[in-house]
Amino acid sequence: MRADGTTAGAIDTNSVSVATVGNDVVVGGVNPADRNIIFSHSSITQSAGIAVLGGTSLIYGNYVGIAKDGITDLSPTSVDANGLTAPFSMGINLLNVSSSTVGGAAAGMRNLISGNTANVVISSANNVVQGNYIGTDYTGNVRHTITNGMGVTAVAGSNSLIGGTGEGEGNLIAGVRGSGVEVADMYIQPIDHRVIPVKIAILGNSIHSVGVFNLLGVGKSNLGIDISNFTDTDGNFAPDQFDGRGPTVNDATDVDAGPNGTINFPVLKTAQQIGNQLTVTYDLDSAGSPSNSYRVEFYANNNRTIFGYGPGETYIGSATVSPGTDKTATLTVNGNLSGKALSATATAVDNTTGSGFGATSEFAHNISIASESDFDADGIPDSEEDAGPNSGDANDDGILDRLQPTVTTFVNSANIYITLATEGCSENGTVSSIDLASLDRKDNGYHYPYGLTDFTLYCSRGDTVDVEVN
Ligand SMILES: [Ca+2]
Ligand SMILES: [Ca+2]
Ligand SMILES: [Ca+2]
Ligand SMILES: [Ca+2]
Repeated sequence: MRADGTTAGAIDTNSVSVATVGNDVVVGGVNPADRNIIFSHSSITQSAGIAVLGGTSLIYGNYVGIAKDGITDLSPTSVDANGLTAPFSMGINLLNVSSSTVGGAAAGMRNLISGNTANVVISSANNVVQGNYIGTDYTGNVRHTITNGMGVTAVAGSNSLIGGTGEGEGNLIAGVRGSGVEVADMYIQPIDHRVIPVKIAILGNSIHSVGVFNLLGVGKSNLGIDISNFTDTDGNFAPDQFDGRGPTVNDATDVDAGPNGTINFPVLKTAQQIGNQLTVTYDLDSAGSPSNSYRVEFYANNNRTIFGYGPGETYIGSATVSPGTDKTATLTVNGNLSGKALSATATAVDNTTGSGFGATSEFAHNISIASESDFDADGIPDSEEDAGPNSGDANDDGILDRLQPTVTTFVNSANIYITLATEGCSENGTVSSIDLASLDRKDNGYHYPYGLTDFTLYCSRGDTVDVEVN
C-alpha cells in the first residue's frame, strides 16, 4: 500500500500486510488518525490484509481492502472461472491459536472491510466480530464498483461471536457475491483431515444484498447465513470445491452434526401485525443447548433471497424459548411491516462460551407479515375473501380462502369474483385486477370477459408452480 492510502502497491502474491502474534496487539484505533488503510493480494488463505497468527489482537477503525475515500475498491477487477476475484484477496484472517476482537459497538471501533474475495475469515476460537461494515462503502451503501466474494466465513474453531445482542454490536454485511456469513467445514483431501467450526453465534446483524452479482461457485449460496462444506483438493488450505450451498433442510429432533451442529432453524407459520404488535407463531425443533434454551431472532426483509430464506435485513426482536410446536412470540415493532418477508434464526444459549451463546442456524423460510385486515397476506382483505363464492371457500377445499395464502379470492374490475389458486410456491403476493381501459396498448382482436389478473407469487429457485384461475 502506498502511503497516500489510495492505491495499491505492486501486487505481491502470498503477502500479509499486517501480521500480529502477541497479546493485546492493537491494529488501528478509535480515532480517524489511527486508521490504517490495509490491502493485500494473495493466492493462498494464510495471506491477508491483516493476519492474526496468534495471541489476541484488537482491530479497530481500519479500512481493509478499500481506499481512504471509503469508496474505491483496491482489489483487482477481474473475476476468475469460480467467480473469485483474481488474484485472491483476503481482508482479515484470524487463524492458529488466536482470539481477536474485530470492531465493536462504540463509536470509531467499526472497521470497513470491503472489496475482498473473502472479507473476514475465522479459523480460530473465541473471536468477536462486531459493529463492522462488511462489503459496503463507508456509509453502508452497496456499490457495484466494490467487488466482494464472501462476507464472514468461519471454517474452523469454536465459540466465536459475529454480531451480538447489544446496541451497535451487529455487523452490516451487504453487497457480497456469496453468503453473508458462511459456516463451513473444510475437508483437506490430501491429508484426509476435516476441520469443523462449531458454536459460531451469529446475532443481531443486518444482512442484505447477498448473491447480488451473478457468479458461478461462490454465488450459488445467496443466503444470509449458509451452513456448507468446503473441500481443499490440493492441500493448500484454500477451498476448491463448495458443497451444501443453499438452504440445508431441518432434520427431525436435530440429531445431525456438522458445521454449527447443522442446528435446525425455526419454522415460521403465521405473522400478523396489529398496531405496533407483531404476533408470530412458529415451531422450533433445535438441539445443542446445554440448558435446552434458544434465542430465536426475528428479521424483516424488503427483498427475499432466491431460495426464499432471509437474508436477514432488519432485526426486529427475539424470544428465548425451549423447543416445541405452535410457539407464539409477541414483538413490539416500529412502523408498518405488513407485506415484508419475515425470517428468523435459532441460536443455542450456551453458558460454556464467552458470549453465552453457541451455534446459530441458517435463516428460516420466509413468510409474509400480514396486516390486521388481511390475515393471509395475499393482498386481499379478509372481508372480500369471506364474501366470495361458496361462503368464502371459493375453491371448495374446506378451508376459508382468507386463511390460505395460496388461494386468493377477489372482485375484479368487471365486478366478477375471481379465484387464483396456486400450488408450488409458498405464497401469493399481490393479486389485483387490471382495468382494460388503463392499458395504453390493447389487442382489439380479443375479448376479456373475466378481465385481466395481475399477480405476484413468492417462489424459490427450482420451484414449479401450477396456477388455476376460476
Ligand atoms: Ca439439523
Ligand atoms: Ca387475504
Ligand atoms: Ca379454500
Ligand atoms: Ca387467501
